[in-house]
Amino acid sequence: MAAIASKARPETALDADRVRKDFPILERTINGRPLVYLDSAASSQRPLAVLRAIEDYETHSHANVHRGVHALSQAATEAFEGARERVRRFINARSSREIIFVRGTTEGINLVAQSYARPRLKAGDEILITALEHHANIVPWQMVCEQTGATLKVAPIDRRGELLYDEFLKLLSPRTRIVAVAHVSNALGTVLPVKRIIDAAHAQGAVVLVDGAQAIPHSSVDVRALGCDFYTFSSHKIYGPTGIGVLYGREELLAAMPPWQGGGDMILTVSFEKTTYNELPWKFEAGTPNISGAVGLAAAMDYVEGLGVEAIAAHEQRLLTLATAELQRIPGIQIIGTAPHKAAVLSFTMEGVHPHDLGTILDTEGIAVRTGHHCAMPVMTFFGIPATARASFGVYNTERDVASLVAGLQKVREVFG
Ligand code: C6P
Repeated sequence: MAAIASKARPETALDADRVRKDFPILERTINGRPLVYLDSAASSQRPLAVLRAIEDYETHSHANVHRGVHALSQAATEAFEGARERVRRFINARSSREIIFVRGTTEGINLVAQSYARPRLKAGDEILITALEHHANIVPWQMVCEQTGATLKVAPIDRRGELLYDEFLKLLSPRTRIVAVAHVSNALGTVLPVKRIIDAAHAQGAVVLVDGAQAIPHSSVDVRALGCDFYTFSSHKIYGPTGIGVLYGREELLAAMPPWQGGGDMILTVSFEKTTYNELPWKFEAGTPNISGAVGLAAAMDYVEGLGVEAIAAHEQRLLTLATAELQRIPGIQIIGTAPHKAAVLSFTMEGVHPHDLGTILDTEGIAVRTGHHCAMPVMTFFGIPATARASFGVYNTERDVASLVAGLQKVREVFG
């Protein structure tokens, strides 16, 4: 993935057959067939290392964090704050004060929209997004526009699903206060040139939020090398548990932002007259956090780094190239999203077959793909289609999975004549 900063790492090929043994769920049969899981972009499966880390924490170390002098509370606090440090290292943030635990990408974007944008924006200001965003990176900005009078601008894409960068530049101006872009499109797989976007936005004085939900499992993300102001992602797409994610924000921006939600843990002192807020990062973490989720996410990051981020990316690129070539040979298949730089996502339609029917037939063969608008309705509108079927790849997928998908699609073709 060209646009993504890469950490130097010796390239060792990923042995997907060995990796599969780490994922017990892959031994399941579905409808009497071995499971072929091609829906990691929606949610990836968790390896034993993650399941065991969560079980170990819950079995031996659980208590509430930051609250008790007793041994278990201290153990839980250490595990939770240790996870934060793990995340900091994974994305190369300067300080763990810049790592806010949230429920996921959606909450990360809403936090920035409500706590950074809403207090600052006014009529005449602009927020610039792209035409390939997930709803999570559209709706929070529409809400801020309604609240502040600011205007939402949308940079167009072309028929390959690539951002029209020159059009993006034309829309960028001193009125642009926030640029919010996906690092990788979930519906098309396009990898966006985020470094160039960030540099251009900064030159106009805008701050940049990167939605990294689909980039973090496939690439080495270095927030300092990128120079982004905010970067957010979900744990459940990088082999970690659901219900937890990360918002990275540059410390000086986070420090100047008001809290997002009020409650326990985000305060220093409370009286009925006045409340003073906690320091970063806890100022943004009201209430008891998802402690075991953070532990699981940290274990997932250990797991991914153990396999090697570059090796993962190379493996998935091989599968993507193979699957793209194979699907192109099947009559009536049209691939939606043909940008030269793509991550492990393959969206397609089959002439005369609704994607939901296609997905249902594949399911009878034990093959899990996602069908629908993928929470990116404007992308579907742009391509003039209601939905696509989407196969997405992870560390555990193999050439055999691609062959199963091809065989399944041939069966769909036969059923529909
Ligand atoms: N995309 C998919 O099947 P949450 O739900 O908060 O973990 O992530 C939201 C989100 C934001 N941005 C992008 C680019 C995403 O892909 C997603 C989640 C899933 O494509 C579920 S809709």
